[in-house]
Amino acid sequence: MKEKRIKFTCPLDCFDICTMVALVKDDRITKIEGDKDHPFTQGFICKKGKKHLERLYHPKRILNPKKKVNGKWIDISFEEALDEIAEKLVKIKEKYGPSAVLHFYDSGYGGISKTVDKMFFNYYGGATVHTGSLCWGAGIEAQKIDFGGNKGHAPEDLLNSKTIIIWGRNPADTNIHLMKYLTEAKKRGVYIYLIDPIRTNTARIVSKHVSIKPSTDGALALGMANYIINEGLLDEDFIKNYVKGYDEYKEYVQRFTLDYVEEVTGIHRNEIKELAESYAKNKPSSIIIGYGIQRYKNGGNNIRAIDALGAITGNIGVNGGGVNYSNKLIGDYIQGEVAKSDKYAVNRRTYSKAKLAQFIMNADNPPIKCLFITKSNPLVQVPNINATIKAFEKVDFKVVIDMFMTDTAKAADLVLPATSILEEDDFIYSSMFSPYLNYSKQVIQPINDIIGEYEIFRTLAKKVGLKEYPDIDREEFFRRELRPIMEEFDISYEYLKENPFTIKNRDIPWKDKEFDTPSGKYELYSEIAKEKGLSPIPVFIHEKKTEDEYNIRVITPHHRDSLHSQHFAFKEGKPIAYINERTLKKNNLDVTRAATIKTKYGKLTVNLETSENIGDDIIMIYEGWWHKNGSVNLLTPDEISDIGEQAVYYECFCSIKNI
Ligand SMILES: Nc1nc2c(c(=O)[nH]1)N[C@H]1C(S)=C(S)[C@@H](COP(=O)(O)OP(=O)(O)OC[C@H]3O[C@@H](n4cnc5c(=O)[nH]c(N)nc54)[C@H](O)[C@@H]3O)O[C@H]1N2
Ligand SMILES: Nc1nc2c(c(=O)[nH]1)N[C@H]1C(S)=C(S)[C@@H](COP(=O)(O)OP(=O)(O)OC[C@H]3O[C@@H](n4cnc5c(=O)[nH]c(N)nc54)[C@H](O)[C@@H]3O)O[C@H]1N2
Ligand code: SF4
Ligand SMILES: [Mo]
Repeated sequence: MKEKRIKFTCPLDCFDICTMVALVKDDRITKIEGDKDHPFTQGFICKKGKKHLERLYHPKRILNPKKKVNGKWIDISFEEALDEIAEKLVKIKEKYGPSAVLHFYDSGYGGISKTVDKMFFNYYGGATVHTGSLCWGAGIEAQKIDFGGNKGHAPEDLLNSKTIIIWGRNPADTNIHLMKYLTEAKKRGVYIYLIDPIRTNTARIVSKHVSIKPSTDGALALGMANYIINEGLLDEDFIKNYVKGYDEYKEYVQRFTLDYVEEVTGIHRNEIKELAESYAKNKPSSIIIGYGIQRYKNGGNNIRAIDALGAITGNIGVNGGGVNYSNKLIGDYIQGEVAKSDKYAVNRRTYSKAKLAQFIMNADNPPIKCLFITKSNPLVQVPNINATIKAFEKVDFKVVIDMFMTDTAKAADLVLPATSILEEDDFIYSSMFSPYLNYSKQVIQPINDIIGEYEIFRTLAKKVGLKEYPDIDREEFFRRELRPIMEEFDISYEYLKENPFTIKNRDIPWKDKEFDTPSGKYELYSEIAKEKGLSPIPVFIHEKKTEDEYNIRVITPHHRDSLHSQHFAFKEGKPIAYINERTLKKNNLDVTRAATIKTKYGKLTVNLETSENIGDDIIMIYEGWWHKNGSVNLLTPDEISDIGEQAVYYECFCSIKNI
């Protein structure tokens, strides 16, 4: 049979959402390559994208519903599995109410067909679901306070900047399609700074890497502001017309003298001055904020302090400007059946996502009787794994949907298989960076005729007796979800299936200087923040470490070749902890021997490797390692940030000893 080429889209929780081509012969996929025709990703994909093929045919993939009986897994039919789940859900709802079910989900798959999990639990009456985030929560809420919303510039607009600051993001590994714009900008003479306590792969392409002590970015931003104000490098017109609260802010930033900021951040005063001057003078300037920077207790205020630089220098609402964090461009238009179902969730209860274990342990009235887990691997990815394991043990009935026997799936009572993106069609969009909505074609029939989440939840809704749940086929569901886009931009469903969609000629964010805040201005001073018990102006709260046995900071960022835990699945060996020579010597460590890392929350055995890319008094271990190797989240605190209930993974201090 002739080889076919079918286009699909990567559904991983990534900034980029590449489209790809699957080569199919005799109903078997032989190869995956990038789709050169996509206007944005242009055929360039990463290793993780290629690995969809390996994961599809992997011998360890789950291809049957599984039930744990006396500690052993047995295969059961979908009918049996869904009957059992439905029976439990009905009983639990009758006896305890719907919020005795905790639905835990994340973004392990980014297609709209699998957002029906949320819709199901809404029609169920409202389960217990999270507020806050493991990912980007502090930044999202901080920008809502400042600007009133989350908008990013089109990537190509970076070419209009004269200065770019990449602030705590590592696009060389996590956001590869940003790199071509940065490389091109640099070629055209744009000066690019990178601010990061680690000299990451991104450092290779920038003009200057500025190494900062972790969690001190707020001090740097306020120090830059103080310098900008004192040197008269402000945009006074912008401040006068479009900014609320400048006087209060100005008064506060006075204390961020070069002496103080140098001391706190570890950055030489000349570099602080240089950063401030370049940003304020060599305009337009743009900032690209990453998510590593807000995984701290003071994460939200640090983002607010950075946003403020844009406002006082007038680098907002102009070509080549902006403080870019995320992009809700397409997401804001996907408001169909799932959004509509919200009103049925009358008994919804919420908990703070990073405090999952604490919530389960203390939940009362009703207690948690069922954990239903979709598109995520919480037993590896949430903070404080030891506590989470205990909390899971407390729950009688746990259901997981996944493609593999993750550590989370292993702890369940029932596991349902998940389809691969290659087995079903879908629409994929990202709200982090890529401005496109891509249709993904079905490439092959699901292996072993497994059923995707769309049909799983539709069937479950019938079995549980959720009469209002829309009993429509997936195509009709897609049409309804996408209706707001179709109407707003006057395009057909067929067009969306055939073409990557983006909002053409879109405006520069906040071009009209009308902000979605209560005052309509950019808010350096926010009543909303004040009402929530937060400081109304961005402040720097120095999370000073008290001297105890835990003196080394553990930073656990994202690995180039794995999407969180997914591609660590079959990796052998202990996690590697990177540390510089100075910190190694200071702690009397021998790099040739394994070491135990200890925090207030747990222990982890690692192999050490020296790297001068790592800042002082820091060890870096990539997140994602499974329990068989040793999960980094055994070490991390289940606490939250000042703004946005963000997990504070990097607020993590340890001691290290060789074993
Ligand atoms: N390959 C790959 N790509 C991914 C992912 C993945 O797992 N693998 N995950 C995706 C997801 S879900 C997300 S949220 C994004 C995250 O994307 P990024 O924001 O790029 O990645 P992070 O690893 O969270 O952190 C970015 C950088 O923040 C730095 N950092 C840590 N603390 C501080 C600090 O105090 N100040 C400053 N200035 N910098 C600091 C870290 O050293 C790191 O280099 O990536 C997405 N893309
Ligand atoms: N220490 C530390 N921990 C972190 C972070 C950090 O920086 N440091 N980063 C945090 C961040 S930014 C994030 S976003 C979270 C991510 O946390 P998770 O989203 O839990 O991470 P993944 O490992 O990607 O798990 C996704 C799971 O979904 C499964 N999956 C794939 N496709 C499907 C499907 O179609 N259906 C279903 N049901 N399942 C599917 C995958 O096999 C995988 O097991 O982790 C957080 N954890
Ligand atoms: S993981 Fe990201 S960069 Fe890699 S193929 Fe998927 S969307 Fe593209
Ligand atoms: Mo994330």
